[in-house]
Amino acid sequence: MLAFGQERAVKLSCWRLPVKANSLMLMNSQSAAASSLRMTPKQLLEQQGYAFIPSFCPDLEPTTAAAALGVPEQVDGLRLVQELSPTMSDLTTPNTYSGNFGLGTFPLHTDLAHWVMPPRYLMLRCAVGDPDASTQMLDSRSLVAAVGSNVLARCLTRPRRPMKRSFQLLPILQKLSERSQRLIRWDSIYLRPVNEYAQAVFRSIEEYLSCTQPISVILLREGDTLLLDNWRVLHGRSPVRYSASSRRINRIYMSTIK
Ligand SMILES: O=C(O)CCC(=O)C(=O)O
Ligand SMILES: [Fe+2]
Repeated sequence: MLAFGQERAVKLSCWRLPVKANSLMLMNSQSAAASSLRMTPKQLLEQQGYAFIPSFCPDLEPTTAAAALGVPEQVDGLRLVQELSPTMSDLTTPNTYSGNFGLGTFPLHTDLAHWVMPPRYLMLRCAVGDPDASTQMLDSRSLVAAVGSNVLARCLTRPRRPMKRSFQLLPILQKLSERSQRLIRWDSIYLRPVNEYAQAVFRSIEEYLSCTQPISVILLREGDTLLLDNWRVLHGRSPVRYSASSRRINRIYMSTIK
């Protein structure tokens, strides 16, 4: 971890785009080359739910990079830095995405959707890229507009397996008390509908997702970093074409983005 005060030195020494005053600025990934618009990762997350930072300080360890961008969060039972690599389903455990989908498409989901309070942000950071594998993203705001916020808030789910020996009821769209904040949870395997109403809403969600084009980002170069608002944006992964793919992505959950 960086000592307090060192973070700014890291930002200034390795940030490739112009840095204004004290803040971390980057191009809006959607309009990168054409626009002179520069926004901080936090502003981009507020605007579009994600921020893509190409080749962000590739020499930094994942935890140091995460600490320069926000506050990494140690989540119960998981390593702080998780290494994601394409794995065939029969070579891993069934409680992971690779265990369920192997080298195939990872359907759109939010991470740890079956937890009462899923982590707020996640950072995906490329260690070894694969040009044929992309990360998909979909802003849930379009889903909420299409299906309806009340419909999603009334749709109750439960984890596929009991958590701490009990099944908690978890709404797809959860209103949180502070400042009209809300979170969306979605996972087609770890969440189960609790009744017929919820089954019908699951079908509507799946239908919407199947006919909506997600945004696609390839984490290709070392240090390519994607920050996602896990309470707002669904993500997934394209199929991995080659079983010999050496793709390595580091994932860190974060509680705050600067
Ligand atoms: O590999 C990626 O790009 C995303 C992987 C993912 O969503 C996951 O492992 O939960
Ligand atoms: Fe994920």
